Amino acid sequence: MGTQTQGYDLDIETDYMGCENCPDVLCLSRPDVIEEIHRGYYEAGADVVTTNTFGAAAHTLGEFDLYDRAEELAHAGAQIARRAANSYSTSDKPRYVAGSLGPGTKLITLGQISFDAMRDSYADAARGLITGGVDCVLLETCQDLLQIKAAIAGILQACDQLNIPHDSVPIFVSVTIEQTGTMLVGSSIEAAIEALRPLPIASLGLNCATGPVEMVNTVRTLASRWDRHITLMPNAGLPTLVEGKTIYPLTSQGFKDAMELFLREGLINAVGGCCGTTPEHIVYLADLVSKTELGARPEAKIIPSCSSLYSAVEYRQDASFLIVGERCNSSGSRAFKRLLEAEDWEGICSLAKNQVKDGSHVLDINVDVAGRDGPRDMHEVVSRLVQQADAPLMLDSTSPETIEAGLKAAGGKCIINSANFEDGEEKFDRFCKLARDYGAALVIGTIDEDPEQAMARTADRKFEITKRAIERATQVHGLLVSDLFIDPLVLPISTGLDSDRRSAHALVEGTKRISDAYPDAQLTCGLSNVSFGLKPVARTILNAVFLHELVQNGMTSAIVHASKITPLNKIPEDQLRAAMSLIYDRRAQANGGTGLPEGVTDESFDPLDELIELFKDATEESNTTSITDLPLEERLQKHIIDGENEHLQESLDEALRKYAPLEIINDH
Ligand code: THG
Repeated sequence: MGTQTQGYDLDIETDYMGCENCPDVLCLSRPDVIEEIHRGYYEAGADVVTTNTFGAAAHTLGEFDLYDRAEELAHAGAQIARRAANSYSTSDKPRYVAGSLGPGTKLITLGQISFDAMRDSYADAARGLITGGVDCVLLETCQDLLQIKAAIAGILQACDQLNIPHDSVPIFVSVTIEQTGTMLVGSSIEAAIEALRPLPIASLGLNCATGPVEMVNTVRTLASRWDRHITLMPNAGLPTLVEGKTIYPLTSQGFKDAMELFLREGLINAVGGCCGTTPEHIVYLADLVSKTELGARPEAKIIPSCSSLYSAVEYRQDASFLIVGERCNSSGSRAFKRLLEAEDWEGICSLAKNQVKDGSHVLDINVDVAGRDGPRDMHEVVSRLVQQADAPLMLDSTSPETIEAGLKAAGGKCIINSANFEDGEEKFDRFCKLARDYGAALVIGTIDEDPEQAMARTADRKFEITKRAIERATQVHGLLVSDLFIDPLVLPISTGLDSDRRSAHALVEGTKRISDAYPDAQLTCGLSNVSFGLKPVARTILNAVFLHELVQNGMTSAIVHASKITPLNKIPEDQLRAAMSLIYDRRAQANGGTGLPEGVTDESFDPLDELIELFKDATEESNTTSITDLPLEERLQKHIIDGENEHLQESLDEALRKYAPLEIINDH
């Protein structure tokens, strides 16, 4: 469209309405010119033209003081293209109109505009396009995954406002992969695919930035993982600047030749041109399409995954489990809570990045603190974290508002933690709906309304609640079972209370039953809960042994302290035995246990006492608090005086933020 309008002698004041660089206004001032351009492309053999509304969303028009004319402009743009389409349509060759919407110049991920403002802006433009008669809405030149999520939410909002079903207008999404091989904000095509898969997208493809040759690898990856339609609209080659003018090097013949491979391999379902392609390029392309038999596309392989802003992470880890770092949790880490209360957002990012360094695949984020503004804190943390840490996020809160604030700031595919039936189906449904609307996975805890025993303590109840939850989440809310993380609840076995003794055993059994019945569902748990109250060294051992038992029985992921995962073969025999006895409640049956461990005859044997006894000489200090849990000043002392250099850089970074460099030199 841009190439074409430049070919007309148009007046800035009358035709462009004083808005140079806003070709969209020509829909209002010069519908004749726009229609003639559309006709040129239909004449060239195009099946579909895109409307002249690339910049018609309010957040883009706002730059030209046309903020409130988005709907009107989009409507006019759609009508012009519809008119042209109708006059070329025949029963053999129907012609279609794609309502184009570009990204605008502000990115949510970079904090330049809010999710809500962008969603509402797209809703206005989408209403205009839909009432103006488009066949589909095309979100093109997408640069930011949050922009795509907001735009889709806006289109669905427009459908609601117009009282038409959500599927009445197919949504086509076309992302732009820069020459660097990623989207502008750094997202790989895999990250984009996983973040977008749960959303109602009819076709996902690529346009702009490069020519067809540079797109081959990305399109192959896309075709191997995306099982819906694929649309491809490259530029006429990589642009070069010659004497201040942008030149697109591919001739019509060159463009056609380069596009042939995509058709022969069957990688795409529709082709077109972006910058630098003229009606002549489309003549050649139409000729290619009519003469080439579309190859058979290899079947796409879908591997259930989540994603960070940058990359995709599979839920199932070979010979291991999905490690969810537990430390960014205000009730699970004193260090985190201290940073949150000091609003040391960069300190929080350091803590998060350390967990990734220690092997976490995903990060649990919980900012719930009584008296603080949860949604605000979640926004502050997540909007920074997504750019700094390359790990998908598990948004952990009892408040749907706090979760939603995180979802509006994370471009990747998140995991919501968690839904349950404790407060009834209505609240369970709210979490499911968030997962559905934002394309997230969902943790489901086995808790229900029963006031006597809300948290399921037996394998039977863990299983029953799981069954009810999976049925409701999939059948009522349309979530995929592979996006559900069942949490059969880890309860402490460290209290000595008879009611707690069987908790671990029940969890192992429950895990096995759930995993056998629902092999496609994921299973997760908050591992460290099992050992609350024990000495940290004892906790590390018990946690490690318990984790091993759970994984053997089908647990696929766990929320853990990643740097404290101890391999089983590093655990001394006596400690291993004590931990196993405790997990399986190996006490005398007369006392309610499952039978004494081998070689033990003392009827009063208590595995909890044995485990505590084994660690009675372990000092708290050396094994417990990680240096990162200490206040900054104490850490600096440890680094400088004791020569400890683990996490040194993190402390130095924090010190630089907290003190001016000179103060450090003078005072410390
Ligand atoms: N299921 C699900 N989500 C969860 C839990 C669960 N989220 C929170 C929690 N449980 C899992 N996370 C933690 C995090 C830390 C600890 C336990 C569970 C922990 N922290 C130490 C303590 O409190 O003694 C360390 C304290 C510190 O570093 O200051 O044990 O079950 N779905």
